[in-house]
Amino acid sequence: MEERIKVIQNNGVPAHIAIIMDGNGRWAKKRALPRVAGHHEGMKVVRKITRLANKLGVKVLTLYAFSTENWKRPKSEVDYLMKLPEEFLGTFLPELVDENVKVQMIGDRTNLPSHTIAAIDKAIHDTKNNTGIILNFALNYGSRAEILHAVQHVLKDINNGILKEEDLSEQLFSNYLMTHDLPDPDLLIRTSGEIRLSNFMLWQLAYTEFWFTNVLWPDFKEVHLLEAIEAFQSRSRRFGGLQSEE
Ligand code: V0D
Repeated sequence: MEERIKVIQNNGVPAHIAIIMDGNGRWAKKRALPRVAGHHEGMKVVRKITRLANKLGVKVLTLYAFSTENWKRPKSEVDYLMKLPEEFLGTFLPELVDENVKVQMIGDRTNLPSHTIAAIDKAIHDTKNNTGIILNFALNYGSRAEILHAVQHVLKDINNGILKEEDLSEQLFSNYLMTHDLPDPDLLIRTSGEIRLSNFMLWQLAYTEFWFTNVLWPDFKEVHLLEAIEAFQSRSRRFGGLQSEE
């Protein structure tokens, strides 16, 4: 694997990778376990993939942990999910601090339990001066709501004279999104065989390469991330005008 990593590092690593971590429930069902067992197993994968992405030199890893649609699940499952940030950070925060990982979050904080927010805010605080990979959790995130909120904020700034209508551009509009401080993703990975975006980063994914796999998130291993990046690299080589190389 070390040689494979070196080759990947010499071929241009995607600066920002976004992942829709799907298939936790299906993983559990296959084993006759409760759905939450799948979520717990998926949490351990987050740690492994973060470490590898950091090692590879990825600058930003955005993980779709909870969508605005996920509130429709049984309350017991939602309650369990909302405890995962605390459990994850209780175990791994020291390691994240050590490995120079910077924790960030996008999504609507208002409806999240205070215990969840407290744990995440502590992690954001404790890692705010870190300069390594940004581990960006999308939590209670929905892309249409994000865009609508941005539009409302733009209109407010126009009405207040902070912004002139004719100055609004794609670049300027991006500053109103929750990802204002991040580059757009270069690579999107979705696990578990679903081939859709499910309201994830619709604006930001305009030019992103997509990579879909049938592997369920709890089964997603280091080699799968390497595989996805290698596919990205061979596509961008062709896109870069070296079509004849195939
Ligand atoms: C369940 C698979 C880590 C997807 C991964 C609240 C579904 C495990 C976090 C986490 C979840 C979030 C913020 C943070 C630190 C860790 C997490 C949720 C679900 C939703 F600062 N895993 N994880 N959050 N799952």
